[in-house]
Amino acid sequence: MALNLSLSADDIRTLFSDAMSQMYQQEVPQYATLVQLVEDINQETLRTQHALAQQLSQSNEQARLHLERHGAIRVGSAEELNMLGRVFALMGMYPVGYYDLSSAGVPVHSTAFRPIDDASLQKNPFRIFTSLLRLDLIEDPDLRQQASTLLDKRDIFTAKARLLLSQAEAMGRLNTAQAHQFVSEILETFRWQQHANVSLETYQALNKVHPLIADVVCFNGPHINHLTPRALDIDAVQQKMPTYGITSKATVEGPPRRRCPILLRQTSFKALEEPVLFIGEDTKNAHTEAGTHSARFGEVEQRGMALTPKGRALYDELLNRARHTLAATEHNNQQYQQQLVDIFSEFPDDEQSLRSQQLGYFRYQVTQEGLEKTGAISVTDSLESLIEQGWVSGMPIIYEDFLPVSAAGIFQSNLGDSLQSVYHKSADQASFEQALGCPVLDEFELYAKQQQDSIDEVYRILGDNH
Ligand code: OOG
Ligand code: NI
Repeated sequence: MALNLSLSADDIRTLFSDAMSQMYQQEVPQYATLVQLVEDINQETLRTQHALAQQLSQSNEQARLHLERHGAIRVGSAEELNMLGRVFALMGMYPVGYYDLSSAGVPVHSTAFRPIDDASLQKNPFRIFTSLLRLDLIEDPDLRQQASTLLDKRDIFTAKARLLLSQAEAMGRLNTAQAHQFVSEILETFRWQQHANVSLETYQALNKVHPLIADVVCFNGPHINHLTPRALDIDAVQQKMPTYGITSKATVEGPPRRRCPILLRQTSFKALEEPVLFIGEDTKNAHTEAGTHSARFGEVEQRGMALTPKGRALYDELLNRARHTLAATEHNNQQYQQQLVDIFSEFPDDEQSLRSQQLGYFRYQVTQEGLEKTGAISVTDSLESLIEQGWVSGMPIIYEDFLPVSAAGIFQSNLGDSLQSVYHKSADQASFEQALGCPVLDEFELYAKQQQDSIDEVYRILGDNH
């Protein structure tokens, strides 16, 4: 009978993220080592930071600590992106935000597919950072044509995945057996391909234009290129990577370590060089030529408060200042982090200031004391005065999205120092959305609404009619 129950989108997302995690740890043993390192540091952090441990166990977060937080893929055509949008919708993941990476010399633009409502985020916030190659940025017309022909020839989805997707869309649901089958078919899209769809020579020509172009067009599938667990102390993870035999990228991306964490901090290990078989020149499509390809890595993230547009503008300004003062290199992570701390001393680091200066988003709720006094509280009081009197409290809303400068830093740490060109064509959100088949959601609107909904609920509980 269980077979006829339909699974919720949240359940399907968790099946998917678990299956991806298993597959990736098997395919990339170094990623399994990273997961172990993060787990060790998390346990140590929980042992030493009692307040954090208590807060996590109260919100039932400890049980979900092991869930992967995000992954990333890169696709080549509008049709591929559009199909992914439909696949992820079945898993309760919707496109949020537009990231232009061309200004950082990476010929892609991206969005993050992620859950958007509170309950779904609570269950499993798994996201996929999804990039679309911008063929318009390939200058050489012959190579551009070649890339486009390769993309036209491939289908990155299995026939069964397409069938189950159409059925699910028609019926509005998948039963348990279908959901498992759907996830396992979709896994095929994300699996590593040992066989390239080109000769070594073609691969090298495309790789020379940009390694990401070769990565996207020279294989018959968009292999997942990393997964990312959640660290409770990312600086400790960064520091310990060498002890676990892992080569980390130069520096932790994002804001510095703070008392009130903001946005997103990330670090990763460098992409591995892996064996690949290419089509031999005269062998009629037989894969006889050995070579290597570098794409897959592992990442770690630690998230803090979502910032308002005003808070974000301040973050961008301070980050730019830091990057222009002392650029991060292989050897100066600590120095760079110290500089970040100094420059970010201009960014308030207590909840009261972050709230009153409207730099961050908060979720408000009536406190126990407030609940006991509902009759006595004047609902015309401002939120701030209700908070001052201890009747309402605010908790930071966690940032669920990505940061373009950090993302570019992650991309670049995997491209070697081969090239750092900047494209002079600008962002092109309209054509990204056209490929996707719908507009991307605005992250700020989502956070503002979460905050406003919680305020409305506070006043409703306190007996106001507006
Ligand atoms: C994506 C890099 C960006 C992040 O966490 O910012 C990213 C990629 O390499 O495809 O995953
Ligand atoms: Ni990532």
